[in-house]
Amino acid sequence: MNLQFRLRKVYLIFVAVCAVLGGARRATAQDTYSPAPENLKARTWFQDAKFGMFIHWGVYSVLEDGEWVMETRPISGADYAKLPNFFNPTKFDPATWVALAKAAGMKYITITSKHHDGFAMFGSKLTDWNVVAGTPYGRDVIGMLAAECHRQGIKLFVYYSQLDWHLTDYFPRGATGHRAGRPDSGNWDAYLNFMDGQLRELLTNYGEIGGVWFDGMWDKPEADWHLARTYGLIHQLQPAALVGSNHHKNPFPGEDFQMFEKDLPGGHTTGFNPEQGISALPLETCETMNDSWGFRITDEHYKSTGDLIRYIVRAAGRNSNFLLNVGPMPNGEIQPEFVQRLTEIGKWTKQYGESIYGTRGGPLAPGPWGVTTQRGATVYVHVLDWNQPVLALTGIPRGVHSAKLMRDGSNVQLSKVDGGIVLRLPEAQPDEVDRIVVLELENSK
Ligand code: FHN
Repeated sequence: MNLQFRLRKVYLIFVAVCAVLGGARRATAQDTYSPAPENLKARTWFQDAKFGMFIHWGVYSVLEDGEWVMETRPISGADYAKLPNFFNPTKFDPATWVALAKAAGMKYITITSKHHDGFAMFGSKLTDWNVVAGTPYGRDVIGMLAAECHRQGIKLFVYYSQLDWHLTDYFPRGATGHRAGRPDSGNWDAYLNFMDGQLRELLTNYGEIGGVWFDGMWDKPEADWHLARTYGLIHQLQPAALVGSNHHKNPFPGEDFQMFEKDLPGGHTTGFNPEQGISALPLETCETMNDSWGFRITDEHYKSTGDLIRYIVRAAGRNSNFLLNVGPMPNGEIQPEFVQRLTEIGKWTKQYGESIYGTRGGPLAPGPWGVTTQRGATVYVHVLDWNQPVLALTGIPRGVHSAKLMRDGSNVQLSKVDGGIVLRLPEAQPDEVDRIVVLELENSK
Protein backbone atom coordinates (compact mmCIF):
# COMPACT_ATOMS: atom_id res chain seq x y z
CA MET A 1 0.00 0.00 0.00
CA ASN A 2 1.60 3.30 -0.96
CA LEU A 3 1.60 6.26 1.42
CA GLN A 4 -0.99 8.24 -0.50
CA PHE A 5 -3.40 5.29 -0.45
CA ARG A 6 -2.83 4.73 3.28
CA LEU A 7 -3.40 8.39 4.08
CA ARG A 8 -6.59 8.34 2.05
CA LYS A 9 -7.74 5.25 3.93
CA VAL A 10 -7.02 6.92 7.29
CA TYR A 11 -8.89 10.01 6.11
CA LEU A 12 -11.94 7.97 5.02
CA ILE A 13 -12.00 6.15 8.35
CA PHE A 14 -11.80 9.52 10.11
CA VAL A 15 -14.70 10.86 8.05
CA ALA A 16 -16.75 7.73 8.73
CA VAL A 17 -16.11 7.94 12.50
CA CYS A 18 -17.04 11.63 12.48
CA ALA A 19 -20.23 10.85 10.59
CA VAL A 20 -21.17 8.14 13.08
CA LEU A 21 -20.38 10.36 16.05
CA GLY A 22 -22.14 13.30 14.43
CA GLY A 23 -25.15 11.13 13.70
CA ALA A 24 -25.17 9.82 17.24
CA ARG A 25 -24.96 13.33 18.64
CA ARG A 26 -27.82 14.43 16.42
CA ALA A 27 -29.91 11.44 17.34
CA THR A 28 -29.43 12.18 21.05
CA ALA A 29 -30.33 15.83 20.64
CA GLN A 30 -33.35 14.83 18.55
CA ASP A 31 -34.45 12.46 21.26
CA THR A 32 -34.16 15.12 23.92
CA TYR A 33 -36.32 17.66 22.06
CA SER A 34 -39.90 16.93 22.84
CA PRO A 35 -42.12 19.75 21.67
CA ALA A 36 -44.34 21.22 24.40
CA PRO A 37 -48.10 20.56 24.09
CA GLU A 38 -48.64 24.20 23.10
CA ASN A 39 -46.02 23.77 20.38
CA LEU A 40 -47.83 20.75 18.97
CA LYS A 41 -51.06 22.73 19.06
CA ALA A 42 -49.36 25.58 17.22
CA ARG A 43 -48.12 23.13 14.57
CA THR A 44 -51.70 22.03 13.94
CA TRP A 45 -52.80 25.65 13.77
CA PHE A 46 -49.99 26.34 11.31
CA GLN A 47 -50.98 23.46 9.05
CA ASP A 48 -54.59 24.59 9.12
CA ALA A 49 -53.63 28.20 8.35
CA LYS A 50 -52.13 27.34 4.95
CA PHE A 51 -51.40 30.81 3.67
CA GLY A 52 -49.15 33.59 4.96
CA MET A 53 -47.57 36.87 3.91
CA PHE A 54 -43.79 37.16 3.75
CA ILE A 55 -42.40 40.69 4.09
CA HIS A 56 -38.85 41.68 3.13
CA TRP A 57 -38.30 45.22 4.32
CA GLY A 58 -35.20 46.99 5.51
CA VAL A 59 -32.94 49.94 4.81
CA TYR A 60 -31.92 48.24 1.55
CA SER A 61 -35.40 49.08 0.21
CA VAL A 62 -34.21 52.68 -0.12
CA LEU A 63 -31.89 51.67 -2.97
CA GLU A 64 -34.78 49.88 -4.73
CA ASP A 65 -32.53 47.05 -5.85
CA GLY A 66 -33.37 44.08 -3.66
CA GLU A 67 -32.19 42.97 -0.23
CA TRP A 68 -28.81 41.71 -1.49
CA VAL A 69 -27.74 45.12 -2.83
CA MET A 70 -24.87 45.48 -0.33
CA GLU A 71 -23.31 42.29 -1.64
CA THR A 72 -24.21 42.48 -5.31
CA ARG A 73 -23.18 46.04 -6.05
CA PRO A 74 -21.00 45.75 -3.81
CA ILE A 75 -21.23 48.44 -1.12
CA SER A 76 -18.67 48.68 1.67
CA GLY A 77 -19.84 48.66 5.28
CA ALA A 78 -18.77 52.30 5.61
CA ASP A 79 -20.92 53.38 2.68
CA TYR A 80 -23.82 51.13 3.62
CA ALA A 81 -23.80 52.77 7.07
CA LYS A 82 -25.09 55.96 5.39
CA LEU A 83 -28.22 54.19 4.18
CA PRO A 84 -30.30 54.26 7.39
CA ASN A 85 -30.21 58.08 7.16
CA PHE A 86 -32.56 57.84 4.21
CA PHE A 87 -35.03 55.41 5.73
CA ASN A 88 -38.09 57.47 6.56
CA PRO A 89 -41.20 55.56 5.48
CA THR A 90 -43.78 58.21 6.23
CA LYS A 91 -46.52 56.20 4.51
CA PHE A 92 -45.98 53.07 6.59
CA ASP A 93 -49.29 52.09 8.09
CA PRO A 94 -49.18 48.64 9.69
CA ALA A 95 -52.99 48.54 9.85
CA THR A 96 -53.13 48.71 6.03
CA TRP A 97 -50.57 45.93 5.64
CA VAL A 98 -52.34 43.63 8.07
CA ALA A 99 -55.75 44.37 6.54
CA LEU A 100 -54.35 43.58 3.08
CA ALA A 101 -52.94 40.26 4.28
CA LYS A 102 -56.24 39.36 5.90
CA ALA A 103 -58.25 40.36 2.86
CA ALA A 104 -56.06 38.07 0.74
CA GLY A 105 -56.94 35.21 3.08
CA MET A 106 -53.53 35.08 4.74
CA LYS A 107 -53.50 33.85 8.31
CA TYR A 108 -50.03 34.93 9.39
CA ILE A 109 -47.25 37.35 8.53
CA THR A 110 -43.52 36.63 8.54
CA ILE A 111 -41.36 39.76 8.44
CA THR A 112 -37.62 40.32 8.25
CA SER A 113 -36.60 41.51 11.71
CA LYS A 114 -32.99 41.42 10.52
CA HIS A 115 -31.75 40.48 7.06
CA HIS A 116 -28.19 39.68 5.94
CA ASP A 117 -27.17 43.35 6.23
CA GLY A 118 -27.56 42.84 9.98
CA PHE A 119 -29.82 45.88 10.36
CA ALA A 120 -32.45 45.33 13.04
CA MET A 121 -35.92 46.52 12.15
CA PHE A 122 -36.69 46.65 15.85
CA GLY A 123 -35.44 48.69 18.80
CA SER A 124 -32.56 46.45 19.82
CA LYS A 125 -30.70 47.49 22.96
CA LEU A 126 -27.68 45.46 21.83
CA THR A 127 -26.66 47.64 18.89
CA ASP A 128 -27.35 51.03 17.36
CA TRP A 129 -27.56 49.31 13.98
CA ASN A 130 -31.32 49.38 14.30
CA VAL A 131 -34.31 51.25 12.98
CA VAL A 132 -35.05 53.19 16.17
CA ALA A 133 -31.53 54.43 16.85
CA GLY A 134 -30.26 54.69 13.29
CA THR A 135 -32.97 56.19 11.10
CA PRO A 136 -34.82 59.52 10.94
CA TYR A 137 -37.99 57.45 11.18
CA GLY A 138 -36.96 56.38 14.67
CA ARG A 139 -39.87 54.01 15.27
CA ASP A 140 -39.89 50.31 16.04
CA VAL A 141 -41.25 48.73 12.86
CA ILE A 142 -41.53 45.22 14.31
CA GLY A 143 -43.20 46.62 17.42
CA MET A 144 -45.72 48.57 15.35
CA LEU A 145 -46.52 45.58 13.18
CA ALA A 146 -46.72 43.22 16.15
CA ALA A 147 -49.19 45.52 17.92
CA GLU A 148 -51.34 45.69 14.79
CA CYS A 149 -51.21 41.94 14.24
CA HIS A 150 -52.36 41.37 17.80
CA ARG A 151 -55.14 43.95 17.30
CA GLN A 152 -56.37 42.38 14.08
CA GLY A 153 -55.90 38.80 15.26
CA ILE A 154 -53.24 37.50 12.89
CA LYS A 155 -50.05 35.74 13.93
CA LEU A 156 -46.65 37.35 13.48
CA PHE A 157 -43.51 35.34 12.73
CA VAL A 158 -40.08 36.93 12.62
CA TYR A 159 -37.47 36.20 9.98
CA TYR A 160 -33.98 36.37 11.46
CA SER A 161 -30.80 36.17 9.38
CA GLN A 162 -28.06 34.24 11.10
CA LEU A 163 -25.77 35.45 8.35
CA ASP A 164 -24.52 38.97 9.11
CA TRP A 165 -22.62 41.30 6.75
CA HIS A 166 -22.30 44.03 9.39
CA LEU A 167 -20.74 42.62 12.52
CA THR A 168 -17.02 42.00 12.76
CA ASP A 169 -17.64 39.08 15.09
CA TYR A 170 -19.32 37.17 12.29
CA PHE A 171 -15.96 35.53 11.78
CA PRO A 172 -14.56 33.40 10.23
CA ARG A 173 -16.60 34.65 7.28
CA GLY A 174 -18.71 32.31 5.24
CA ALA A 175 -19.39 32.32 1.51
CA THR A 176 -20.55 35.94 1.38
CA GLY A 177 -19.89 39.34 2.94
CA HIS A 178 -16.20 39.55 2.02
CA ARG A 179 -16.40 42.99 0.47
CA ALA A 180 -17.84 44.86 3.43
CA GLY A 181 -14.38 45.96 4.56
CA ARG A 182 -14.32 44.24 7.94
CA PRO A 183 -11.07 43.28 9.72
CA ASP A 184 -10.01 39.67 9.38
CA SER A 185 -10.66 38.82 12.99
CA GLY A 186 -13.66 38.44 15.23
CA ASN A 187 -15.16 36.42 18.03
CA TRP A 188 -17.67 33.83 16.80
CA ASP A 189 -18.95 33.08 20.30
CA ALA A 190 -19.58 36.77 20.88
CA TYR A 191 -21.57 36.82 17.64
CA LEU A 192 -23.69 33.86 18.73
CA ASN A 193 -24.30 35.52 22.10
CA PHE A 194 -25.37 38.69 20.32
CA MET A 195 -27.75 36.72 18.11
CA ASP A 196 -29.31 34.96 21.08
CA GLY A 197 -29.59 38.33 22.82
CA GLN A 198 -31.53 39.79 19.89
CA LEU A 199 -33.76 36.74 19.74
CA ARG A 200 -34.43 37.14 23.45
CA GLU A 201 -35.49 40.73 22.73
CA LEU A 202 -37.80 39.66 19.92
CA LEU A 203 -39.43 36.94 21.98
CA THR A 204 -39.75 39.08 25.09
CA ASN A 205 -40.77 42.55 23.95
CA TYR A 206 -43.49 41.98 21.36
CA GLY A 207 -46.06 39.67 22.90
CA GLU A 208 -46.89 36.39 21.25
CA ILE A 209 -44.60 35.51 18.34
CA GLY A 210 -45.82 32.73 16.05
CA GLY A 211 -42.33 31.53 15.28
CA VAL A 212 -38.82 32.31 14.13
CA TRP A 213 -37.90 31.87 10.45
CA PHE A 214 -34.13 31.52 10.30
CA ASP A 215 -32.14 32.09 7.16
CA GLY A 216 -28.47 32.29 6.27
CA MET A 217 -26.99 29.26 7.97
CA TRP A 218 -26.13 28.06 4.45
CA ASP A 219 -23.45 30.77 4.43
CA LYS A 220 -21.38 28.74 6.90
CA PRO A 221 -22.84 25.25 6.83
CA GLU A 222 -19.92 23.71 8.71
CA ALA A 223 -19.83 26.20 11.59
CA ASP A 224 -21.01 25.35 15.08
CA TRP A 225 -24.17 27.42 15.30
CA HIS A 226 -25.10 26.25 18.81
CA LEU A 227 -28.51 25.43 17.43
CA ALA A 228 -29.60 23.49 20.49
CA ARG A 229 -28.92 26.53 22.67
CA THR A 230 -30.63 29.01 20.36
CA TYR A 231 -33.65 26.82 19.66
CA GLY A 232 -33.87 25.94 23.37
CA LEU A 233 -33.91 29.64 24.26
CA ILE A 234 -36.78 30.31 21.86
CA HIS A 235 -38.82 27.40 23.17
CA GLN A 236 -38.07 28.38 26.74
CA LEU A 237 -39.25 31.97 26.16
CA GLN A 238 -42.29 31.02 24.06
CA PRO A 239 -42.95 27.27 23.98
CA ALA A 240 -45.55 27.62 21.22
CA ALA A 241 -43.22 29.54 18.90
CA LEU A 242 -42.39 27.45 15.85
CA VAL A 243 -38.76 27.27 14.81
CA GLY A 244 -37.86 26.76 11.18
CA SER A 245 -34.67 27.35 9.23
CA ASN A 246 -34.07 27.93 5.56
CA HIS A 247 -30.74 26.10 5.60
CA HIS A 248 -31.82 24.03 2.59
CA LYS A 249 -31.08 20.81 4.47
CA ASN A 250 -33.24 18.27 6.21
CA PRO A 251 -34.55 19.61 9.53
CA PHE A 252 -32.28 19.69 12.56
CA PRO A 253 -33.37 18.77 16.08
CA GLY A 254 -35.42 21.50 17.70
CA GLU A 255 -37.05 22.66 14.46
CA ASP A 256 -40.82 22.63 14.30
CA PHE A 257 -41.47 23.14 10.62
CA GLN A 258 -39.59 22.62 7.38
CA MET A 259 -39.39 25.18 4.65
CA PHE A 260 -38.66 25.23 0.94
CA GLU A 261 -37.71 28.25 -1.12
CA LYS A 262 -39.13 28.84 -4.60
CA ASP A 263 -39.88 25.15 -4.94
CA LEU A 264 -42.75 22.99 -3.86
CA PRO A 265 -41.77 20.25 -1.41
CA GLY A 266 -39.90 17.63 -3.39
CA GLY A 267 -39.11 20.03 -6.25
CA HIS A 268 -35.49 20.87 -6.96
CA THR A 269 -35.57 23.55 -9.62
CA THR A 270 -33.57 26.10 -7.61
CA GLY A 271 -30.67 23.76 -7.04
CA PHE A 272 -30.28 24.80 -3.38
CA ASN A 273 -29.91 21.19 -2.34
CA PRO A 274 -31.01 18.29 -4.50
CA GLU A 275 -30.69 16.00 -1.49
CA GLN A 276 -33.17 17.87 0.69
CA GLY A 277 -36.02 15.51 1.56
CA ILE A 278 -39.51 16.05 2.89
CA SER A 279 -39.83 15.54 6.63
CA ALA A 280 -42.87 14.70 8.73
CA LEU A 281 -42.87 18.25 10.15
CA PRO A 282 -45.36 20.87 8.98
CA LEU A 283 -44.17 22.23 5.63
CA GLU A 284 -44.02 25.66 4.08
CA THR A 285 -42.89 26.93 0.72
CA CYS A 286 -42.14 30.57 -0.01
CA GLU A 287 -42.25 32.47 -3.27
CA THR A 288 -41.98 35.97 -4.69
CA MET A 289 -44.68 37.80 -6.68
CA ASN A 290 -42.14 39.02 -9.21
CA ASP A 291 -38.51 37.88 -9.05
CA SER A 292 -37.44 39.89 -6.00
CA TRP A 293 -37.81 39.55 -2.23
CA GLY A 294 -36.83 43.12 -1.30
CA PHE A 295 -38.30 45.99 -3.34
CA ARG A 296 -36.72 46.26 -6.81
CA ILE A 297 -38.09 49.08 -8.88
CA THR A 298 -37.13 47.58 -12.26
CA ASP A 299 -38.57 44.11 -11.64
CA GLU A 300 -41.75 43.82 -13.66
CA HIS A 301 -41.69 40.08 -14.03
CA TYR A 302 -44.96 39.56 -12.19
CA LYS A 303 -46.65 36.23 -11.78
CA SER A 304 -50.31 36.27 -12.67
CA THR A 305 -52.96 36.02 -9.98
CA GLY A 306 -54.04 32.69 -11.47
CA ASP A 307 -50.52 31.27 -11.19
CA LEU A 308 -50.23 32.44 -7.59
CA ILE A 309 -53.54 30.82 -6.68
CA ARG A 310 -52.44 27.61 -8.38
CA TYR A 311 -49.24 27.81 -6.30
CA ILE A 312 -51.30 27.93 -3.09
CA VAL A 313 -53.32 24.95 -4.27
CA ARG A 314 -50.33 22.91 -5.40
CA ALA A 315 -48.66 23.58 -2.05
CA ALA A 316 -51.78 22.55 -0.12
CA GLY A 317 -52.02 19.38 -2.19
CA ARG A 318 -48.48 18.57 -1.03
CA ASN A 319 -49.47 19.24 2.57
CA SER A 320 -47.59 22.52 2.59
CA ASN A 321 -48.31 26.12 3.50
CA PHE A 322 -47.64 28.89 1.04
CA LEU A 323 -45.79 32.02 2.15
CA LEU A 324 -46.15 34.73 -0.47
CA ASN A 325 -43.74 37.64 -0.42
CA VAL A 326 -44.15 41.39 -0.68
CA GLY A 327 -41.23 43.81 -0.60
CA PRO A 328 -42.68 47.12 0.54
CA MET A 329 -41.39 50.33 -1.02
CA PRO A 330 -39.10 52.75 0.84
CA ASN A 331 -42.07 54.99 1.65
CA GLY A 332 -43.74 52.12 3.53
CA GLU A 333 -46.42 51.33 0.98
CA ILE A 334 -46.91 48.05 -0.80
CA GLN A 335 -46.72 48.54 -4.55
CA PRO A 336 -50.01 48.56 -6.48
CA GLU A 337 -49.14 45.46 -8.57
CA PHE A 338 -48.91 43.42 -5.37
CA VAL A 339 -52.03 44.96 -3.83
CA GLN A 340 -53.98 44.12 -6.96
CA ARG A 341 -52.88 40.48 -6.94
CA LEU A 342 -53.49 40.06 -3.24
CA THR A 343 -56.95 41.54 -3.57
CA GLU A 344 -57.78 39.18 -6.43
CA ILE A 345 -56.41 36.20 -4.48
CA GLY A 346 -58.69 37.32 -1.63
CA LYS A 347 -61.74 36.97 -3.87
CA TRP A 348 -60.73 33.40 -4.64
CA THR A 349 -59.94 32.43 -1.02
CA LYS A 350 -63.28 33.87 0.05
CA GLN A 351 -65.13 31.67 -2.39
CA TYR A 352 -62.96 28.55 -2.41
CA GLY A 353 -60.86 28.82 0.76
CA GLU A 354 -62.82 26.00 2.33
CA SER A 355 -61.02 23.64 -0.05
CA ILE A 356 -57.67 24.72 1.40
CA TYR A 357 -57.91 25.91 5.02
CA GLY A 358 -57.89 23.19 7.63
CA THR A 359 -57.19 20.52 5.01
CA ARG A 360 -54.27 18.20 4.59
CA GLY A 361 -52.67 17.13 1.34
CA GLY A 362 -54.01 13.97 -0.31
CA PRO A 363 -55.34 11.36 -0.19
CA LEU A 364 -54.04 11.08 -3.75
CA ALA A 365 -50.51 11.93 -4.75
CA PRO A 366 -50.30 15.02 -6.97
CA GLY A 367 -50.79 14.13 -10.63
CA PRO A 368 -50.34 15.90 -13.98
CA TRP A 369 -53.98 16.98 -13.69
CA GLY A 370 -53.68 18.62 -10.25
CA VAL A 371 -53.85 17.77 -6.56
CA THR A 372 -56.23 16.71 -3.82
CA THR A 373 -56.83 18.10 -0.36
CA GLN A 374 -58.94 16.51 2.34
CA ARG A 375 -60.78 17.26 5.54
CA GLY A 376 -62.51 14.34 7.24
CA ALA A 377 -64.71 12.54 4.73
CA THR A 378 -64.48 15.39 2.21
CA VAL A 379 -61.94 15.29 -0.59
CA TYR A 380 -61.36 18.27 -2.87
CA VAL A 381 -60.13 17.36 -6.32
CA HIS A 382 -58.33 20.43 -7.69
CA VAL A 383 -58.26 20.08 -11.45
CA LEU A 384 -55.51 22.49 -12.50
CA ASP A 385 -54.21 21.13 -15.79
CA TRP A 386 -56.61 18.89 -17.62
CA ASN A 387 -58.29 19.51 -20.94
CA GLN A 388 -59.87 16.09 -21.26
CA PRO A 389 -63.58 15.62 -20.50
CA VAL A 390 -62.95 12.68 -18.17
CA LEU A 391 -60.55 12.20 -15.30
CA ALA A 392 -59.78 8.78 -13.82
CA LEU A 393 -58.59 8.71 -10.21
CA THR A 394 -57.21 5.67 -8.46
CA GLY A 395 -56.33 5.19 -4.83
CA ILE A 396 -59.25 6.89 -3.11
CA PRO A 397 -59.34 5.11 0.23
CA ARG A 398 -63.13 4.60 0.53
CA GLY A 399 -66.21 4.56 -1.61
CA VAL A 400 -67.40 7.91 -2.94
CA HIS A 401 -71.01 8.73 -2.42
CA SER A 402 -71.24 12.11 -4.11
CA ALA A 403 -69.28 14.39 -6.41
CA LYS A 404 -70.18 18.05 -6.85
CA LEU A 405 -68.63 20.99 -8.60
CA MET A 406 -67.63 23.50 -5.97
CA ARG A 407 -68.32 26.59 -8.10
CA ASP A 408 -72.08 25.99 -8.28
CA GLY A 409 -72.84 22.82 -6.32
CA SER A 410 -73.98 20.94 -9.43
CA ASN A 411 -73.56 17.17 -9.57
CA VAL A 412 -70.54 15.81 -11.35
CA GLN A 413 -71.12 12.53 -13.13
CA LEU A 414 -69.22 9.80 -11.35
CA SER A 415 -68.59 6.21 -12.40
CA LYS A 416 -67.04 3.63 -10.20
CA VAL A 417 -64.49 1.44 -11.90
CA ASP A 418 -62.24 -1.27 -10.63
CA GLY A 419 -59.72 0.41 -8.28
CA GLY A 420 -61.06 3.93 -8.59
CA ILE A 421 -63.51 6.41 -10.08
CA VAL A 422 -63.96 8.31 -13.29
CA LEU A 423 -65.26 11.87 -13.21
CA ARG A 424 -66.97 13.44 -16.19
CA LEU A 425 -65.73 16.99 -15.85
CA PRO A 426 -67.87 19.98 -16.73
CA GLU A 427 -66.04 22.43 -18.97
CA ALA A 428 -63.75 24.92 -17.31
CA GLN A 429 -64.95 28.51 -17.31
CA PRO A 430 -62.66 30.94 -19.13
CA ASP A 431 -61.41 32.65 -15.96
CA GLU A 432 -61.40 29.54 -13.78
CA VAL A 433 -58.00 28.93 -12.17
CA ASP A 434 -58.94 25.71 -10.40
CA ARG A 435 -61.90 23.43 -11.17
CA ILE A 436 -62.73 21.92 -7.81
CA VAL A 437 -64.79 18.74 -7.51
CA VAL A 438 -65.91 17.97 -3.98
CA LEU A 439 -66.13 14.27 -3.18
CA GLU A 440 -67.97 13.01 -0.13
CA LEU A 441 -66.60 9.67 0.92
CA GLU A 442 -68.64 6.92 2.46
CA ASN A 443 -68.30 6.52 6.20
CA SER A 444 -65.47 4.31 7.29
CA LYS A 445 -66.76 1.21 9.01
O1 FHN B 1 -30.65 35.18 0.81
C1 FHN B 1 -31.98 35.07 1.18
C2 FHN B 1 -32.88 35.92 0.34
O2 FHN B 1 -32.49 37.24 0.42
C3 FHN B 1 -34.30 35.78 0.82
O3 FHN B 1 -34.43 36.23 2.14
C4 FHN B 1 -34.72 34.33 0.72
C5 FHN B 1 -36.11 34.06 1.22
O4 FHN B 1 -36.35 32.70 1.27
N1 FHN B 1 -33.80 33.46 1.43
C6 FHN B 1 -32.37 33.62 1.23
C7 FHN B 1 -31.79 32.73 0.23
O5 FHN B 1 -31.96 31.39 0.52
